Order: sequence, then structure tokens, then C-alpha cells
Amino acid sequence: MGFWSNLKDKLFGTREERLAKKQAKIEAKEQKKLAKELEKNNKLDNYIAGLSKSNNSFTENIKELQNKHNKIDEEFFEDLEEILIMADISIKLVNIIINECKKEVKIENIQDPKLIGEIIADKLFTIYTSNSIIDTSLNVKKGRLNVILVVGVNGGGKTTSISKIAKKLIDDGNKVLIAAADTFRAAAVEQLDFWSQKVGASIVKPAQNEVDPAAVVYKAIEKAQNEKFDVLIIDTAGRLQNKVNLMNELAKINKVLGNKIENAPHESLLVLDATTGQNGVLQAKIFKEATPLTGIILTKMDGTSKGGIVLTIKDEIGLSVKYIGLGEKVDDLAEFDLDSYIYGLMKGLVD
Ligand SMILES: Nc1nc2c(ncn2[C@@H]2O[C@H](COP(=O)(O)OP(=O)(O)OP(=O)(O)O)[C@@H](O)[C@H]2O)c(=O)[nH]1
Ligand SMILES: [Mg+2]
Repeated sequence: MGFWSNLKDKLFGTREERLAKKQAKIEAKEQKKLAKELEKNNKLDNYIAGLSKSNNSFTENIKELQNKHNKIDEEFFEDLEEILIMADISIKLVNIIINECKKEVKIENIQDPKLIGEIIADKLFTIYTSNSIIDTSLNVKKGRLNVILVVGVNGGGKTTSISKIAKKLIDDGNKVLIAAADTFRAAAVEQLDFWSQKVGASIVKPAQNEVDPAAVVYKAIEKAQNEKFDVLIIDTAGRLQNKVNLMNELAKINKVLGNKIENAPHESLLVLDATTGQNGVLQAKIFKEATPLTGIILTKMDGTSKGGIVLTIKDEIGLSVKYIGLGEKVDDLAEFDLDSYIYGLMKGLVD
């Protein structure tokens, strides 16, 4: 055996050992790829199931439109406009979509109504992205205490969404603390207690007769810092009876956070219930004035047949949907994925 191969054996093991190592590496890579594909399929299945109400209504309406018209003309577009508006897409966006579809139909000289599905899917995609990259990841970094503030009106799904996000972060290896800064409802704390136990997160509760949510936040920061938590998620009360109160309360929480932790909160997420449609857009505007927001969690998409609300929110509030609620189970909160959303919405129409 020559010097070189001896040296390599010394450094890296014998040729057989090296080959075995290589083989193991390839196998591990393939396994990883398979697991990723499986996860992707599961995710898509979640979207398909969660969006089935929207899908049924949207595809049925479009199919009816296609059967009613034997060519694409002005009347066809008028009916299409109505369908898009019924899907909770804002008038402004509907106008853009219709104009874009008209252009495409003209350029490609398309007359068959059966071909409109693919054109709509394509337009929904480009309008949502406006040719920019959509970032749905949470600003959670290793080596610091990350703070996620969650706001939104009563019953929107804050507490359940927080539990779902906590589970995801715990699965990723993070130590997660939840602050029950909802001091207005005793049941809110109980509910959070139940969920946090279920997903394996720790929780800080208000002291007896504590009414100040900022005090709970303060206590939670101390615990998080002392016990080296990776993420602190703050559940707030969903009262929207008075904008000034809301502003003051959130400002106080933000101040406590900012004083104790650099750049905190790192995420401020607004939870919106998709079934509230345009009313949700109004709420979002009020919250946006009350506190800086970094993203939206759009819950109960499984409960609405008007799936276009995702586009309206992005356009009217200027914030991306980071998570989408597709059901009540812990795994039913998905990171928002535009491809899966459009597929779920239009499945059966294009393929
Ligand atoms: N179907 C469905 N139900 C959901 C989803 N997200 C939340 N819910 C349900 O909505 C209800 C209210 O959710 P909560 O998490 O308690 O809402 P909240 O915003 O914390 O409410 P308050 O604490 O009263 O402000 C619960 O019954 C949840 O199970 C979802 O994506 N799909
Ligand atoms: Mg709650």
C-alpha cells in the first residue's frame, strides 16, 4: 500500500470504512428527503381539508359560470366579478384581477370559458406576491430570548393559535414560556393552563386580583430570563370596547418588553377570524393603529366559504398572513404557503 493511501486510511479510515460512511450518508440524505416529501404532502392535505368549504363554493360558482356562457365576453366577466366579490376579495383587487384576466384573454385570444380557471389561479398568485418574496417565518433566533406578542379581538383564536405555535417551537427544540396576560377572564387562564400542559410549554399566570397585564408580562420576562427560555409568547385580552384603552394597554406592555429586552417584541401578531370577512379587515386597521404589527394569524379558514379574504387582508392591511388556521386540532395551524392555498382554493377547477 502506498504512502498516500496509508495516510488517507489513517486520516479517514480504510477504503471500506469510507465507502460504508458514504453509503450511510446517502441513505440518511434519502431518508431526510422522503420525510420532507411526506411532510409536504401532509401539509397539502391539511390545506385541502381546511379549505374545502371555500373550494366547494368557489369551484362550483366558476363551473356554473363556465356552463352558463359559451364564450368569454363582457357578460362573462360581469358574472366572474360577482363570484370574486362573493369570495371576500376586495373590490379594488377584483377590479385588478378582472382587468388582468381580460388582458390575458385578449393577448392569448382565448374564447373557451373552460380555460379561465388557470388564468385566475395565475392572477391570484401574482397579485398576492406583487412580485415580491413572501416571508412567513417567525423572527425567532437562537441565543436570545425571543418575544412574540399576540393580539386580537375576543374569540378570534389567540389562545388556541398560541398553543399551536408553542407546539411548533417546542418541536423545533425551543424552551417556551407563555404569559397569560389576559387578566379579564379567569377562564382564559384556565384554558391556557390546559393547552400549555398539552403542548409542554410553561406558563406564567396573573397573581390573585392582579388586573394589570403589564405586571404579568414583567413577571414572565423575569422567569424567562432566569430560567433561560428561548421564546416567550404573550397572550393578551381581546377587548376592543375602546381604542384608547387598547392603545394604552398595548403601549404599556410594549414598554415593559422594550425596557427589559432589546428589540422586543420581535413579533407582534394579530389574530383575525377569517369568518368575519370585511369586519376583520376593519379590526386589523384599529389594531395596527394601536400597536406596530409584524404579521397576521388568520384563523378559522376551515369555517369560511370565502377564501379570498387572504388576498384582501394582504392588500388592505399591508401585512402578510404568517399562519393560517385550518381546524381546531393542534396540528391544524399551518405556516401560510401561497402555493398550497391557491391549490386548495382552486383544486378541481384547474386539474
Ligand atoms: N374551526 C376552527 N376553530 C378555531 C380555529 N382557531 C381557533 N378556533 C376556535 O375558536 C374558539 C376561540 O378560540 P380562542 O383561542 O379561545 O380565542 P381567543 O382569541 O383566545 O379568545 P379570548 O380569550 O376570548 O379573547 C375556540 O373554540 C377554538 O377552538 C381554527 O383555525 N379553526
Ligand atoms: Mg384567549
